[in-house]
This record gives sequence, C-alpha cells and structure tokens, in this order.
Amino acid sequence: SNLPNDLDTIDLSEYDPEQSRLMSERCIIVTPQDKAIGALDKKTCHLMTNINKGLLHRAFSAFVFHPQTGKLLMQQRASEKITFPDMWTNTCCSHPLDDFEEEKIEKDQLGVRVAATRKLEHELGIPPSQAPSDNFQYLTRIHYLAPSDGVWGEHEVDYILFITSDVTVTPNENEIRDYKWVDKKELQDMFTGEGNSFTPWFKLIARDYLFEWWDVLLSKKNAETGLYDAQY
Ligand code: DMA
Ligand code: MN
Repeated sequence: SNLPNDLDTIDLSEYDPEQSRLMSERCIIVTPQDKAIGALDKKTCHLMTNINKGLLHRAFSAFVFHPQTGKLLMQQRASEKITFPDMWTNTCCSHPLDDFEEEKIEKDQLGVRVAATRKLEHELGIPPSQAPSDNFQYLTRIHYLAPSDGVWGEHEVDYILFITSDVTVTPNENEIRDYKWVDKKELQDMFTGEGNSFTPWFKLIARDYLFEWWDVLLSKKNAETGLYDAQY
C-alpha cells in the first residue's frame, strides 16, 4: 500500500482565507491498518477525487464531559469551514500533524492526545491545563469514509478520545458557530428535532458507541468527590 500517485489539487481562492491557510497543515497518511506511510497537506487529503484513489489519513474525535453534570460539550462548525460547515458535532475533531514531532508518536496514542489538547485550545479557547494530553481516555479507532459536498470529504482512521473536565470555553468564531452542553435526552431531542444537521462521523459514533460509553461514565460518579470520572 503505497501513496496513490496523480493526486488532484484545487484552487482555494473562493474559500475563507484562514481556513484556506490551514489547508496547508500536513496530515499523516496511513494504511487501513493505521500504519503511517507518509504525509500530505490537508487540502490533498480531503478532496473526494483523492479519497476515491484510496488516500486515508489519521484523525481524532475528542469528547469533553462535565465533571458535575455529566453533560457532553457539543460544537456547531463555523460557516467558514471548508468541509462540513454549520453541522453539529462532538466537542472537537482534527488531525495529528506531521508538522509536530510529538504528534507522530504512536505509543499510548500520545500523538493524537497532544493534538487534541492543541485543537481544544485553538477551536474552543480551552486552556491546555484544563485538557492536558495525559487526561484523555482512548476508547477505540474507527475507519470511515464520508463525502461532504461532492468536492470535499473525509476518509480517516479516527481515534475516539474522552475527557472529563470543567472547561472554560472561549470560541474561535472562525472555527465554531455555536456550542452547548447536552445530556443524553437533550442530544436525542437535537437528533429528532427540526433544523439540526450533524457530521457523519458524529452520527456514526453516536449510533455505535457514544450512549453506552456515556452510561459507563455516568455510572462512575465518585462517591467521595461527587464528580464523574472517565475510567474504562
Ligand atoms: C477532522 O475534523 C477530523 C475528523 C475526525 C472529522 P475537522 O474538519 O474539524 O478538522 P480541522 O478542525 O483541523 O479543520
Ligand atoms: Mn480529516
């Protein structure tokens, strides 16, 4: 499984300048077995024509839960996002980058955990001290492919990370249009209600994993501190 050749590119001048700039970040290219085989810019990785040639990269999906209420922090993606704009999704998703040595470290999923701390600060203004890489719990990784709008899409090995923390949110409005803390019922109501759309990976994780893991988290309220702690 080598890198596909003849990869396509695209002109980004019609898109948001800051989101266009971020398309030059370098994602880690992997095989379906999640073996790292190279690095390519985020733009190349997210074009459907390249994905259809088998191009696959590494990503993470972070879920922040509140230690007192057990609620999940959701975000709505900004309209400026090039992929999946305006959709509701889990707290934060992104990619460990080939640009940073630490984010390439696979032992104990260190790379994706370091990237999660970095992006929770970038997207939601969460101080790294409130979501340190050591405090993420790795659940599993999923391989999925999802088109966004025909031109763009995702094809990832996505590491699912949970953290329980009373975070302070200061949204980066170029990344996030809205955010809210939801309990299980409130999330179900968002799914069944009118007018909300959700990212495909969040729908997949919610369908297959989220509610069971959330139940485990809610069952682990610490008798002494009265806080939930995500230990699996
Ligand atoms: C990419 O998320 C990662 C997953 C799991 C879909 P994203 O589009 O929010 O990445 P970024 O914030 O880096 O643009
Ligand atoms: Mn991606």
